[in-house]
Formats: sequence, structure tokens, C-alpha cells
Amino acid sequence: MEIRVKSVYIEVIKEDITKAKTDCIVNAANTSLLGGGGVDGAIHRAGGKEILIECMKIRDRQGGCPVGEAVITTAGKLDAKFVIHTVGPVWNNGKSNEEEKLKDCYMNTLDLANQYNIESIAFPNISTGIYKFPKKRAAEIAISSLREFIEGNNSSFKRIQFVCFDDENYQIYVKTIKGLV
Ligand code: AR6
Repeated sequence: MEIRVKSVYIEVIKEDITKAKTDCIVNAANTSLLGGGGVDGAIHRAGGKEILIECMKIRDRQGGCPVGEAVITTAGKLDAKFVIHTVGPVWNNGKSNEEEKLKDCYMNTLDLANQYNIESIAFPNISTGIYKFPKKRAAEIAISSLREFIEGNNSSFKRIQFVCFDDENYQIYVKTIKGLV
């Protein structure tokens, strides 16, 4: 499934994000930047220790990564050139500005990627696993943030992928994107 916003192709695919053929892969990290489970664990496992070494240098410099912000490292052994680590909010029944914080993740990641002239980038479904953000709302925020960024900026992007891992997220993204066409 694919749509175009300005000259940027936006694709929804179902695969393991560590296999993505993009310049940059986005990681749903935690504030420690030291790795964890879910997609974070998969990226660190597949990318090797170079990613963790750079994450530790960022920790030394700025003490981790706050929720909603993003940092960039090498992609180590992955095919991608970069990994952007962003920290999604833990779902707290909508009582802790989780929606704004999730939007910040997408906007700050796109802004950072654009600064590095990245042309293709793959996003996982941030916060919808261990952090329990409701999947449909998270998809709407992800897609609307992306549109807002592309429409509001002259960007380097040619191709942006939403990489879904579970079938439920894939169906939700296809339906939400179709609703825009
Ligand atoms: N490729 C693509 N998507 C994946 C993969 C993969 N290999 N593995 C899982 N997903 P989660 P969060 C999907 O839990 O909710 C970590 O411990 C998964 O199906 O990885 O943001 C961090 O260190 C789900 O839809 O991230 C943090 O502590 C999505 O990725 C915490 O989990 C996000 O699920 C972050 O929680």
C-alpha cells in the first residue's frame, strides 16, 4: 500500500524493520538508550555493538534521551546508514499528554533525518508494543504528523515507510492511509 504526499512516497509494509532497505531506521527506544525488548532489542541485536557504543557516548554527553525527542547513531551492521532513536510515551489512559509526545517523536525524528539529508526512512509503530499506546490512535498520529511535516517543509525525503510487525497494526495502517486517498 502506497500513497504520495507532495513528491514523497509513503508506504505501509509488514516486515521486520531490521531488514528495511532504507537509509535510516527508526528505533522505539527508552530514555536510557541502552537497549531493551521489542523493536529496540531487535535493532541492537542485528546492528551489533557499534550502535550501543554510540548510544553510550550520547548518554555521557546529554544523559539519555527524553520522551518525544530523537538522537542519531550509526546503523552498525544493518544495511541502513543511520538509526534514529526516539522515545515514545508510555500510555497512561491519555492523562499525561501522550498524544502530543507521540507526535513529537515523529516530528523530531523527521526533522533530525532531514538535517542529515536522509532520503528514505523506516518507522516502526512507536509506543504500540510494551508501552501500550492504543494502536488506531497511534497510527492516526503517525500518519498526520508525517503529512504535516512533508507539507510544511522542503525535505530531503523520497520514500518513507511505516513498517508494521503485527497484523493488527498493518490492517489499521492500510485502512487509515486508504482513508486519505
Ligand atoms: N520490526 C518492526 N516492528 C517491530 C519489531 C521488529 N523487529 N519488533 C517489534 N515490533 P515495542 P514501544 C513492533 O514494544 O511500545 C523496548 O523495551 C511491535 O509489534 O518495541 O515503543 C524499549 O527499550 C510494536 O507494534 O516499543 C522500551 O523500553 C512496535 O514495534 C519499550 O520497549 C513497538 O513495540 C518501548 O516500547
